[in-house]
Amino acid sequence: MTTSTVRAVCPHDCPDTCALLVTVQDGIATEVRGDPDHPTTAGVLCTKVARYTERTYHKDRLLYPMKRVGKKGEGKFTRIGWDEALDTIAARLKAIAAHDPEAILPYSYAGTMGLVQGESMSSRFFHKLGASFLDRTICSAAGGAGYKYTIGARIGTDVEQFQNARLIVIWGGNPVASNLHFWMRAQEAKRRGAKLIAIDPYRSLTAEKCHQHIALLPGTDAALALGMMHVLIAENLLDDDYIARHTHGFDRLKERAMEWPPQRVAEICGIAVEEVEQLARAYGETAGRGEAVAIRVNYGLQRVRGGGMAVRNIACLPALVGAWRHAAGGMQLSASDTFPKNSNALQRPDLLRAGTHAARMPRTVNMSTIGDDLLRAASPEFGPRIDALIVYNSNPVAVAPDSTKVAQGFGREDLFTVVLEHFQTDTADYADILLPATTQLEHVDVHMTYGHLYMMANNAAVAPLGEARPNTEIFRLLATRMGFDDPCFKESDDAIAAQAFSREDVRAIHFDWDALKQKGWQKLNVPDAPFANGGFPTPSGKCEFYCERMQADGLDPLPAYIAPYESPASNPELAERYPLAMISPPARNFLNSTFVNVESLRSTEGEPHLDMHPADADKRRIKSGDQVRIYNARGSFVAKARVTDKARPGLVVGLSIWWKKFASDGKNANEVTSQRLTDMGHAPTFYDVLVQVEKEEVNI
Ligand SMILES: Nc1nc2c(c(=O)[nH]1)N[C@H]1C(S)=C(S)[C@@H](COP(=O)(O)OP(=O)(O)OC[C@H]3O[C@@H](n4cnc5c(=O)[nH]c(N)nc54)[C@H](O)[C@@H]3O)O[C@H]1N2
Ligand SMILES: Nc1nc2c(c(=O)[nH]1)N[C@H]1C(S)=C(S)[C@@H](COP(=O)(O)OP(=O)(O)OC[C@H]3O[C@@H](n4cnc5c(=O)[nH]c(N)nc54)[C@H](O)[C@@H]3O)O[C@H]1N2
Ligand code: SF4
Ligand SMILES: [Mo]
Repeated sequence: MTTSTVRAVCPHDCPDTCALLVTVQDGIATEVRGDPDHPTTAGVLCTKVARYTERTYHKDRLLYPMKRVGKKGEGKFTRIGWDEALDTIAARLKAIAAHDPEAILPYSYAGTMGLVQGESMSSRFFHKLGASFLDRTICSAAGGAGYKYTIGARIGTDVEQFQNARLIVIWGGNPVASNLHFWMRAQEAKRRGAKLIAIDPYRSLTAEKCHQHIALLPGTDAALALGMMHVLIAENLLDDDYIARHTHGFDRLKERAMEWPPQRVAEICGIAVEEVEQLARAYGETAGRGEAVAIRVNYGLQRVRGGGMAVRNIACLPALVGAWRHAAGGMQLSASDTFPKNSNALQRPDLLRAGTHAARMPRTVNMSTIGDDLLRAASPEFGPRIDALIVYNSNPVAVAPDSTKVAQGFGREDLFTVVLEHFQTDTADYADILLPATTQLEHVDVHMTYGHLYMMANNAAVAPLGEARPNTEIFRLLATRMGFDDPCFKESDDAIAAQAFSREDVRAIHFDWDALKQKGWQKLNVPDAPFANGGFPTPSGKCEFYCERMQADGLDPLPAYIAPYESPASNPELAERYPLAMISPPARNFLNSTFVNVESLRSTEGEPHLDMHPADADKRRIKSGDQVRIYNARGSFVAKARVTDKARPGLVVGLSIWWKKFASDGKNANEVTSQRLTDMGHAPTFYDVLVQVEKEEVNI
């Protein structure tokens, strides 16, 4: 028996991007562990990935190319060979491209975050083809835009510093479930005497373990941040020197903040006046004592109409109190822009200019409005109807909003759909051709992360299962059949990985692919406290309280509050019919819709649930364990009620994202979510939803 240990990386859409050690016995991966030497992983994996071999060797893995034999959505397929699969796809794409390549749309997200399998050969292929662009904004674009207006780039506090903070505000995130290795640092800070405050409408696993939980109404975070500014300014809890040297527009900010006294804020947020005041004081006074105050802002608060502005407002707070002076102070949204990713080498946008669309760039379709867009006819504003869809690294039929429309779109008989997948997901059921892709244990990749500062290398631990192929290889083979003969379509995965980071950039000056493959990980060359001495990557070089770029983009240049599209306060008529706000944040044992088909993890989650407050349940004669129907004008789904004060009054919570086919009614929470987009970043509004809930009548 031969046993070896292979260095790998968790590929999932999670900020932690853990370093893995894979035990391989006679060509089979038998165990996946966290690397004890990697500083952020620290030998710990979440329960999902600790069971990685269960997923990789799952009996339902797709192992052969298949073509559809049943109706779209029915999920009936028959095995075919790779040649037939690739020839069929190339013939259809050529025919459509001859008419208009923009009728072809790639649809992908972060099923793998690897730069090689995620965005290299596939982007080159679609660039050369001249296909439509996809606006990949389904997750983090609203907050990313708000943060960039204010701070300049998605650069913030290093996760490895948080244990030294004295106050940590966990704002719109549930790290116990979704950012475990940050949570480990926060726990350490707690042991060292730090105070932890959670801001979340739901008493999440994290909120439960913090010293304080502020349960505001969803979509009202921007107002709470304005109230904090008001108190900080009114009570002079400011760092005047930092403000004078490193910020832009303080006087105008002050004027704006004075419009937001705690009483006004408390009313909008549905919390007590003292909660606003005490939060601001805890933040300002701790900073005033020269101690580190840190904010971990996450995604929960971005998925509403004003999600971009909410993050922008919060991003003003650290500069007001000088929190950036400390390595352990400041704020973390995402670390993405710390990485000098070499997108030009990976994705080769130059192929576009050489392609059929030399005169202008192809149109862009937003991934969150795929429901409507698949149902749109050709028009001068929209361009051609979408005739072909190539889906990889994503499961849109389960994860995209307004799912009835999405399923209708995917059900179009005249749409040609190719899906590259590990499993027969809800989306795969609609494929004309279904192609088996390799998992992270079977291919090479290189990773950046959005939650720590290490470049990461993934070695292939085992040979591909069955006839599965890496995404890169599938697009390479398709490129050959399409007649694309640029040398970049011949590059190996290792050759692509070796170009991932720009060595001319001082942060990645030591990047060497061969060495990284050996070692597994390497920290970027960056200072501990990014903005201790200012140097914000904005046009003014300062933290922009007043932002001219926002004004140019038609936005309020100062922090503001934008009410949700759907809330009792902003839309009382709608709330008469659908009085409850619904959010559907991640379940701990799933990763978006990944892992829902792994039995051990699914059985831990049980079945789709809806948490609701006793007051809301009593009014509807609903008890824990009842089947309830959640509905609005867009659609409905059923779940089992859990009556609990974890959900604040007026709020229902359906942890997600279930595969529809595992639910009793074949539906999930996205039946009721809408395709409306956020104030900035063209992002979705998954948590900006009003619903009604009723007990499901059981027909005997
Ligand atoms: N286990 C697990 N981990 C994951 C994922 C997963 O599906 N499962 N998904 C990954 C992905 S893609 C992402 S984007 C991240 C998400 O990471 P997080 O943003 O940390 O997501 P959640 O863990 O759902 O935390 C969101 C919290 O925000 C709260 N919330 C909802 N609306 C509001 C609001 O208006 N204001 C405030 N203040 N809070 C609100 C929710 O109740 C929830 O507790 O996690 C990643 N990690
Ligand atoms: N209601 C509701 N909806 C949501 C959210 C929510 O909180 N509530 N969250 C939203 C967010 S934050 C996000 S990021 C999106 C996530 O949406 P998606 O990015 O679609 O994420 P997953 O559902 O995990 O689907 C990823 C798929 O990629 C496949 N995959 C993984 N690796 C590979 C590979 O190497 N090759 C190929 N070909 N396939 C691979 C997996 O098997 C999996 O089926 O969902 C969004 N939808
Ligand atoms: S999902 Fe996140 S916490 Fe779990 S192993 Fe992957 S990177 Fe680590
Ligand atoms: Mo996400």
